[in-house]
Amino acid sequence: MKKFLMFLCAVTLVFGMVGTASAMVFTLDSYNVTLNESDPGLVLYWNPILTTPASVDLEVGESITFGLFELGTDETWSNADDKMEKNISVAFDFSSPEVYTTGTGKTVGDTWLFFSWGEVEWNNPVEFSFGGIGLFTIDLEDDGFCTPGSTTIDATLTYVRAVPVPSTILLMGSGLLSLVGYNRNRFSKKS
Ligand SMILES: [Ca+2]
Ligand SMILES: [Ca+2]
Repeated sequence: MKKFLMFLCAVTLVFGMVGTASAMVFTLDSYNVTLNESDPGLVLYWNPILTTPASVDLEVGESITFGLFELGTDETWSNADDKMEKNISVAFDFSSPEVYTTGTGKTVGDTWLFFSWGEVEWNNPVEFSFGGIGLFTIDLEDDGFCTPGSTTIDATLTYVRAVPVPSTILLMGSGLLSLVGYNRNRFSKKS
């Protein structure tokens, strides 16, 4: 019975360590938005909201949503030229994990009766691969804003898949070895 308890403790320890290893710090060093700054097209501006560097600690499967930047226009009406789609992109430079990826989308102006506005639509999700099989994503918020006016673009970072840590593999290995040892002892006592 004592041995069985020890075995349970060993299993708990091993799985506990695996759980701890799945948590990770994400550090965004900087980001930069490229958008339509001149006519023709809806002329836009942006201002950072998230100050960098910014760090967050996440487990696999966890997400965090935060205001990333302000997007707006000083144009007072969406004319014919503003109804032409323009490219927008956000370049993300992470130092943890070390990865650089650009998210892309479209901006456009539109009108209905006496209303005029601008819209942004992203090609989500932006995928960040690291360490072979590691993966996290950033979903940028599709949004609209008045002309003139601005809005906050939210970003949701999701930790999708972890990279196995060598020490974790080692611990799992030693855990399996102790299981083998436990079984051996048990059988040797029986015989
Ligand atoms: Ca324009
Ligand atoms: Ca205009």
